[in-house]
Amino acid sequence: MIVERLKSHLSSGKYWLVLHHVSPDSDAIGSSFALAACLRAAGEKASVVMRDAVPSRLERIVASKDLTDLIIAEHELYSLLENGNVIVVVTDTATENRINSTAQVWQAIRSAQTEIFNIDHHVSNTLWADVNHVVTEAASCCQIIVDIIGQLGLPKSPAIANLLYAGMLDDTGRFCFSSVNGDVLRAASIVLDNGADPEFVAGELYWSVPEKVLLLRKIAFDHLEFSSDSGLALTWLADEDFTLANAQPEDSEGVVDEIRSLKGVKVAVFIRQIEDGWKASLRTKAGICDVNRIASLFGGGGHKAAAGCRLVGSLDVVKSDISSAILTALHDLSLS
Ligand SMILES: [Mn+2]
Repeated sequence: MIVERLKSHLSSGKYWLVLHHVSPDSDAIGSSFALAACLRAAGEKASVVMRDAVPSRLERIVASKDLTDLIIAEHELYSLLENGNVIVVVTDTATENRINSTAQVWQAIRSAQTEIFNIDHHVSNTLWADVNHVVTEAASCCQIIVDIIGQLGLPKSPAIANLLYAGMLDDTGRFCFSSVNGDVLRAASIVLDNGADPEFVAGELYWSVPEKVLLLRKIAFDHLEFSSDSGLALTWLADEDFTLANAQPEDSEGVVDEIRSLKGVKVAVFIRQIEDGWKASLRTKAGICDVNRIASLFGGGGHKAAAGCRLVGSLDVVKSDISSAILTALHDLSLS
């Protein structure tokens, strides 16, 4: 159904605008840039709407001119929208308020009477668009994009293949999560056949850690609270820790996975300070519990094994709120 809908707009002279979620990760960047790049390679007019900068670990994966040329400036966007004739595709974005546009731009898109596509894999997706293609069995949005561009017969370059490989690799924890199955590796094999360079991508994503990132992890390890009885591991980073490490919020990505790797951990939580409170990232291992359900108690969401939510209050209150929700969930599991 999605493929037919997308196909109906090809060669129509319309302009494709591709968006993703705020604080974009490899899957958001990979899926949106790959789709736009394939469309352009097929002779379509297509751009990626960026708000946040490309995360530094992805910079070299998005470095080729073909890809950076896809980024559209806001003033160009408005003139396009005024003319109508725009198709909007949003990738990897569960809810409308997570889209990476300013409220003003999104308002302009909404009133442009264009067809809006939502291509995602989050179980928490609210089906907020005109055409919703939400494949919760897919381990990454990039995996869905591989399928779509294959069905549309769009041309792929090694640079596009690297983007898709990066999203698949990161969203599956380097092909380690329970979400990995034959479909995941079949999609990966397609992009490898298209020229993805696994050593280059891994080198960029995992073997180029800046010193400030390790310094943040050191602080996070200092803050670690772990109970082997409950299996709950919690750590946090406040604004002053980021200042101390001379680091940005995105530099703390991966902290929660480090914490989870500890033997005996059932649920790992990483809390970091944000503008108006705190953001908690939750992880579990080997299907021990459903952290999406825990995050949803606080208005957040994500996946069964990886989810997040925002919290307000002092650090102590936030720590105790999230800890008790997790301990209750773990306790309920031990009874069932
Ligand atoms: Mn994703």
